[in-house]
Amino acid sequence: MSKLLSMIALATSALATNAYAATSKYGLPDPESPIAREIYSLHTLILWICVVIFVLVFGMMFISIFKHRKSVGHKAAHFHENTTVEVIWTVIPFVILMGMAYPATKTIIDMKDTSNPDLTIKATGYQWKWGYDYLKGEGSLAGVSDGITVYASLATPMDQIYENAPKSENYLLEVDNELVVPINKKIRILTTAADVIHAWWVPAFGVKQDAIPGFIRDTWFLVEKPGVYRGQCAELCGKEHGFMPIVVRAVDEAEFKDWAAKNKSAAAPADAPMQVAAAGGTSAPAAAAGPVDGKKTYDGLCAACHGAGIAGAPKVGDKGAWATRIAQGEGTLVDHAIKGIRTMPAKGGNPALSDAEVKAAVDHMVELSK
Ligand code: HEC
Ligand SMILES: [Cu+2]
Repeated sequence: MSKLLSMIALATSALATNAYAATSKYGLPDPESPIAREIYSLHTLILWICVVIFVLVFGMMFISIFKHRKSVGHKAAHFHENTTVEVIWTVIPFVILMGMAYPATKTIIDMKDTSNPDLTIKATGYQWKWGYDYLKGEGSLAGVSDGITVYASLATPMDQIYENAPKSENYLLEVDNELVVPINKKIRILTTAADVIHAWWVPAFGVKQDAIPGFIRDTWFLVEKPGVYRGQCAELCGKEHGFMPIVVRAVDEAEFKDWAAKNKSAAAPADAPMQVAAAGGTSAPAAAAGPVDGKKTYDGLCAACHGAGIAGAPKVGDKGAWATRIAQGEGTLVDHAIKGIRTMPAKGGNPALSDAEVKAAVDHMVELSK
């Protein structure tokens, strides 16, 4: 028996250490941060403890049933309240549970230890995009990226979603502005939300944290390899829940500084359209994304219907179809595009667009259609 046990122990330890060395479609995603690795090892360890218990318990059961079957004339023993047996079946599970609780607690404490970060970023969930603020103060990488704000919206074109175009490699996992972070730095992410509960989830980092309106939660990661890591909102947050991916680009520190320098200077001119949009009473986050680009909004959203004239949408470029529309006046057109009219969905179906962005898209469409 002891020989059997040591054999099992040997086999499991060999498997446990090699488990994440190779990408397997049956395992968790490859861990790319120290925490993710710790979670992976914990998962593997607990799995093998369970396998060993399973094999021992069921093995014992089947052997007993087989050896003590009626046809070989076995007579059942009659005893109860056997103190030795009761002590054994209390002590063994207790020891096993302690053995599992210790590494599990250690991992949880490490996951929650967001102290002494090199860089702190606030991730805000919006219906349906992510906003990232590189915070000032302690843990801000010596101010390199102070005050930078990035909004990350889905970059997959509507044509692919409506199956009018072949799907790209990172279908629904691509954004216009990636979250850029330096490698080998402890990045603290503060999560919150502006409307409903979202969750910031990047499997390769072992990070999944709810983003709750009115609350701040925190989590952290450290990436060792430069690269692009993808995740998604992991809390059902409305009809475009599946359309708010998370893309993190990890770069070396020099490249991060370049990126930060560029984005800091780019932040200034973008203030102007933000003021205009805010005066129109729209949501600031959508407007703050940068100068209002009507063509971009049109290509990314409106073209899905208006490009081909789908389902009664006036086709852009078709002067006949647009003449009567344009005759209503710009104000009315914009108003209809914002509020929706008959089968035309409000803001083309994306309420996160600011009024200014919709107006710019309408202007672009009218320009092409008069
Ligand atoms: C899901 C398909 C769809 C999308 C996406 C869409 N539209 Fe439309 N749009 C329509 C349809 C259908 C109509 C015609 C509605 C009617 O008059 O019955 C329309 C009409 C309009 C009109 C004319 C309104 C009027 O008063 O005659 C404007 C302007 C317009 N859309 C702007 C936009 C803009 C800007 C976007 C992108 C932000 C957009 N649409 C996205 C389907 C769409
Ligand atoms: Cu969400």
